[in-house]
Amino acid sequence: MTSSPPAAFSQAKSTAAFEAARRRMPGGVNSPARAFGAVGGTPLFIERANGPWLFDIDGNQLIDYIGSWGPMILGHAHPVVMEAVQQAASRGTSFGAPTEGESELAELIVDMVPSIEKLRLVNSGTEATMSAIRLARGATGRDKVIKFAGNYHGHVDSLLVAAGSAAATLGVPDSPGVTAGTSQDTVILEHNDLPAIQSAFAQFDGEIAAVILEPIVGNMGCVPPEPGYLQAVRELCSQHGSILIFDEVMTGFRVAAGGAQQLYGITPDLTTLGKIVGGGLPVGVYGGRTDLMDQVLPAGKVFQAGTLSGNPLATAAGIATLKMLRDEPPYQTLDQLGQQLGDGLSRAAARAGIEHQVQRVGSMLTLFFNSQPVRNWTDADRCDRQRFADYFWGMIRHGVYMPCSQFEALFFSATHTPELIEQTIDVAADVLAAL
Ligand code: KE4
Repeated sequence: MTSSPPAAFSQAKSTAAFEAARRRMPGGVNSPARAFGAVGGTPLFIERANGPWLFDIDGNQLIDYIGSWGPMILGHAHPVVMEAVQQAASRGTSFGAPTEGESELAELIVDMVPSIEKLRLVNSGTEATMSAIRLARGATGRDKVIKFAGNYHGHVDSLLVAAGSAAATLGVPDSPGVTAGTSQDTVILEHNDLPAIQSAFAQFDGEIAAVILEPIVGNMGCVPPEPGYLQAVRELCSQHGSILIFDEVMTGFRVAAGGAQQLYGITPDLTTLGKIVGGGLPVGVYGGRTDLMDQVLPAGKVFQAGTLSGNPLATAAGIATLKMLRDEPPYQTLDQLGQQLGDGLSRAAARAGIEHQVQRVGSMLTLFFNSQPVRNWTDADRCDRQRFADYFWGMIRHGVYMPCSQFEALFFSATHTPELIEQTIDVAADVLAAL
């Protein structure tokens, strides 16, 4: 069955809105991922969303596979979340003083992610990773941090680094404004490469404060860990007295109630969270062992602060979301839908004679335009970016909103149905056949 011909797909209003936005905001957006830079054209300006649906200002209705880049696992405008936020707002929006909602959210997180004994709420994933790195350096008295190419941890200066010369594994600035002094303590390695991390620990023995990684990478597209890799990294950190930080901003509460660390049975020393934990409002979290977290001001000496940290509206949305995920976990259904989608996209690409890989964990998935499996950034960098862009625009014109970059994972929600997944597959079959 092929997809129905698209209703007239118009972008007249989004085009005008984008022009206006670019007059006042760099690139017309407040985060570059939204600017469609990787696929070209004009981004859609969204008017509202509900369940699996996005509605843009031109009246286009689209099946949403971004989910706000991860947070909307229960679907947009979930009535329980909306009610919780409206109730909180009726009592005021921010007090700059402690509230019981912060403790309620903290208890839920500790209950769902056992490696987290204590935590600090912040306002974004970036703040969470920045703070976790500072804590690891403060706790160990060491300077160097190991990160991996293709892993993204937010716009933290010390983590906005690219691989330096092949010999040195020390990072070099990957953005103007990041100084050599900042990036010189960042060691950047190939992901899923155990010998590389073993030699880095040998080369910088006693100097590594922390290793930070996405346990399932979403930021080069979906790249699961090689068998045994996470356990080996865990053992290396333990042997060398380095802090293992799992950046679960994307995977936390996404791939399991307890995130990737539950799925793979690994206990990190610190975990960072974001996205789902705020139910679509700004919440980031860093947390882990009590002996580490008690070194954070005012319990300890590692400084970190935030005016809106633990904001009552954001904690209300997070509490409502996590309670639903804890009490009625959607993960089995999400995995079945993911299998249906992944198989269908692969069949459609194969029928169209297109070299591809589908890589998935639960409800995060990527269709790579690549003849080989993607294990690391070197592999990912070989993807056919133009073919992805053509696929993206074909899908969006047929009412399916995929992530606007080959190097992002798609996400879907508990409100997506087998019928919507089938509709998506039908559209993909037509679009891929026409490439
Ligand atoms: P935020 O500062 O954007 O809340 O979180 C940064 C971050 C940290 N760690 C991981 C694993 C992440 O995926 C992110 C942010 N993810 C991107 C999309 N892959 C957010 C989209 C955007 O930047 O607009």
